[in-house]
Amino acid sequence: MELYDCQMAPNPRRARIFIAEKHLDIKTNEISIIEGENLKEDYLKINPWGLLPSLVVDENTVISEVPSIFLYLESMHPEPNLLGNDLLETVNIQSWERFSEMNGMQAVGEFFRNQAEPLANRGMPGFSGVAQVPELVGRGKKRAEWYYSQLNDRLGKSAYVAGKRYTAADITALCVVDFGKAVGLPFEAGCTNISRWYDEVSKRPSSKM
Ligand SMILES: N[C@@H](CCC(=O)N[C@@H](CS)C(=O)NCC(=O)O)C(=O)O
Repeated sequence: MELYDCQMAPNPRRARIFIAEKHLDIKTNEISIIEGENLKEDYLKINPWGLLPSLVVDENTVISEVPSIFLYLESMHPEPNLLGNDLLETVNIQSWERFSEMNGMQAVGEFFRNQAEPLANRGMPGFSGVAQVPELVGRGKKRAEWYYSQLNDRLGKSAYVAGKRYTAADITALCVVDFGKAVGLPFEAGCTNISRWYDEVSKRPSSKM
């Protein structure tokens, strides 16, 4: 099994943290998105969408969406459990995990990739020849602010994103929050519930990944 990874990118980090929480040792291959290695033929043979991460399971199977990588690894290595112990917990974790990807990761991504110089002419992940759209910078910022407000409300009622314990939903939210900080779109100081949760989950050894 091999993970195709990109150290500076937030979606591969979701997979790396999950792998670290499971105490797995998986060979990784670094692909530079900034250098455009993900758009070159060698990598497109592995993942024709040009996206990272990809988990190569065997010669016939490449898993290329993070939630599917989570599911595969959890099924192969059930402990520690990160995706739920019963149906209701599982669907709750899945909902919150997807919420952070669709509303947080995509919002910060929209803000970042439509203004970052190294991504000029790469306005969509996995493509070249797609123009940046400056209007999406402001829209991404508004979307991210809404996401942070929702996350802050949630963490005012719940110790962790999906309930009383650390799960995959915390992994994706942490990757969004750190991505936002890195690209100049951090949560506001008034989001004290996010701050309390962030300080705690950031102390986990896996968060260094
Ligand atoms: N929904 C995908 C998202 C993958 C994605 O967008 N990855 C970004 C890195 S964070 C990427 O590959 N970008 C390639 C590019 O910018 O060209 C997943 O869950 O894996």
